[in-house]
Amino acid sequence: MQTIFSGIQPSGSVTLGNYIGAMKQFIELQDEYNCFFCIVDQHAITVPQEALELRKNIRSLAALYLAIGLDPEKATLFIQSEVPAHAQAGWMLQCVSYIGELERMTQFKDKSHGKEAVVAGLLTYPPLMAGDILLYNTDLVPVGEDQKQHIELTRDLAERFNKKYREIFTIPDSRIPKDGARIMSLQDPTKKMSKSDPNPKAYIALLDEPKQIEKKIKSAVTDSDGIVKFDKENKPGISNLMTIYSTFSNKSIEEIETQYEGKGYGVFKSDLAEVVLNEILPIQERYYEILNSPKLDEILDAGAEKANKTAYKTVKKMERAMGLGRKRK
Ligand code: ATP
Ligand code: LTN
Repeated sequence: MQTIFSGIQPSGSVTLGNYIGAMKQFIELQDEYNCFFCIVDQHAITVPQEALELRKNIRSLAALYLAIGLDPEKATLFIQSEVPAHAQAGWMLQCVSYIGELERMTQFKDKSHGKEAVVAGLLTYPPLMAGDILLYNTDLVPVGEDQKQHIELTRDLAERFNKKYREIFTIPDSRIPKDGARIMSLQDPTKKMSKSDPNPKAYIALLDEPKQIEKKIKSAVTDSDGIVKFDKENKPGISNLMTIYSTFSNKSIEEIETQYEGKGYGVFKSDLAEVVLNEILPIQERYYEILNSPKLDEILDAGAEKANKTAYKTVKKMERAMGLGRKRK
């Protein structure tokens, strides 16, 4: 069985972008792969976080993973900071990373742009992510389009380490969905939908109230010609909404175009809200049941234990290859 690893940052409320681009795939994959899904809290602190808020977001993200259908019998769910091997591997991989290649990462450029003081962790984020992936001999990493560059760097670091020290790492591939790999902001359809967008109208969170969701969809920026037609270049707003509609309804873009011929954006948007709510409401119901149950802690404890076992072995191999510590029998 091949291994899958992926992570989500507990940096805010999970959006439709995270769900469509990444999490929805996780559920489909858990039957066929040995899966590790991680709440990457150490990545989240590369931007300012309020401690109590972060704690809340970690638990909330864990409950949400389960609410969308992650089965802890099939997949391993755990919190990154509860498996020390991640920070250890991250450090070793930093020592084979070049500052130049880290500075070229688009996510670093975006998140550091215009900031006066940029923390070092924002720059050294990709080797930590590479560690996450490489610790589990991962074959495939399901992610949205924006993470492709980080996976490519992960491959480079793994190859470099293998060549310089010893053949330890499996070289992973990214797995990016055909549709919905880049869901755009509802307020500026040229920007990706992001859970840390300061304007909450720009994203739909899986845990938004139904009324809020309807409102956000109604006020999503489109164009003035009123024709429901997919054209990413010239009609990015409506095209983005059509992608969301298509992934939630399993209808093709062509079917949607035919269905809304001559109908205008008003009707389309209220149907879109209905389609989205149909899938999200049951998730919300399950989420609130799970959030405060002791079962959640049991699942996370078991996940950390299982992840630790594999990750510890890889870290020891890395240390041995690099010559760290003492020789043990
Ligand atoms: P932040 O805004 O805090 O950087 P984010 O919303 O970009 O967060 P992450 O936790 O960094 O979310 O990403 C989790 C997963 O969701 C990744 O696989 C990422 O590629 C995917 N993803 C994030 N935003 C989108 C989007 N707009 N469309 C499709 N996939 C996305
Ligand atoms: N970098 C990712 C989150 C992330 C991740 C990972 C994704 C951290 N470690 C390992 C896949 C595999 C992000 O910013 N979306």
